[in-house]
Amino acid sequence: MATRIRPLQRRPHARGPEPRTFAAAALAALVLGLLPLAAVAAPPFGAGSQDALRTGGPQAALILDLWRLLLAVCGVVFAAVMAAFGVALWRARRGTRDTPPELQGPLRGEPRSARLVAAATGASAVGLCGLIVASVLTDRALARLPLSNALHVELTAHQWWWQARYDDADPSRTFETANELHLPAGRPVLLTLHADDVIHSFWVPNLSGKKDLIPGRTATLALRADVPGRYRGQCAEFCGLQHAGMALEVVVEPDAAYAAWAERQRRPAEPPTDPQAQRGQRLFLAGTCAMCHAIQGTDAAARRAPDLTHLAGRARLAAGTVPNGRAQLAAWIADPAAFKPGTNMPGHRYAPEDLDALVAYLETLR
Ligand code: HEC
Ligand SMILES: [Cu+2]
Repeated sequence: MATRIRPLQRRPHARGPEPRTFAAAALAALVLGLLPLAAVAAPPFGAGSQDALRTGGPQAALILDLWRLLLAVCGVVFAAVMAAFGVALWRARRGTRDTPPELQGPLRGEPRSARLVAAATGASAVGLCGLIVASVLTDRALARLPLSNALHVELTAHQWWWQARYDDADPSRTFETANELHLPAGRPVLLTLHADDVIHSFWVPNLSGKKDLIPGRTATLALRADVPGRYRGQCAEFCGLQHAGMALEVVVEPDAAYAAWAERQRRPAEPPTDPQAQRGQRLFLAGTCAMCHAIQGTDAAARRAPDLTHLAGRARLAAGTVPNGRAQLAAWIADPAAFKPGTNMPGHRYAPEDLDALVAYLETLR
């Protein structure tokens, strides 16, 4: 005789959260919800600042407004989803060890839930459309920056440094520099962007959005920097081994300071007067250095590497990777790859007194 199958015993399901599940979910929601605060705890404004939340001009401010709107809308959506999740957990039926498995699905449809899901879908679609409109409007506002009296700079990206040519209506007043961009506060700047080898991307978060530099193409980017200070730009498109070591220092200064800097850049390097520096100059011109670098006012006119005419005036060497100074210059010349593995500058073996002379010469290039 077959054993009688014991009928499933139906027990009322207890209501209320399974405490551990609920605690874990609440913790996850809290951590996710607090993540944006990490962005608010940004480093102090000042030297080396690279921070899209501390804007130094109108273009970055427009982008920050859009970012805030996105954060607010997404924050509300996130909170709503987490709240719905919490309610669902709270109201879920709870089983005990001997609650039989539920073998049947819900017996009837749940019209209330269906209506809720439809309403939430509709609200999401409306919210997304709103964000699209906001981003199109921001884009148009970015394009409306007045450009009368704009400073024109041609920026060329190389693996892994930046070449900047300051244009002027009078060709004798154009000049070139590298890795450090000086901009007059309050005056619009039109950047023409080129790439020499691979795709790079220009990004100075405090001042503007990103723009790719693509070999064989010319792109432009307009910005205005209103707040004087030092900002850090960073190549924002992976471009090889030293991508992270491709920073761009941007110095925004009042008009007079900028004009004085530009005037200095236009002048060729002054011939060294100190005998040691003179010997250093001879070493520079006779050695391999002059095959890659230019120093205006000397025979060195190669364009494969940063222009060194006013090297000593720059705060950092090698696209932001090394502070500029005597010891660092010597170490860089001897073994650049120790600072930037993969760099396109070869190391040079000099006798100590020759290296000293070379560095003494480079230090005169103010
Ligand atoms: C084969 C070409 C080549 C030769 C030869 C060469 N360099 Fe360079 N140099 C470069 C390149 C490329 C860079 C940029 C490296 C980087 O930042 O990744 C550079 C960077 C530098 C910098 C830093 C410039 C800046 O704006 O921060 C200095 C200083 C420098 N070189 C000095 C020298 C001296 C001095 C010599 C001769 C002893 C020399 N270089 C020889 C290619 C060369
Ligand atoms: Cu890069």
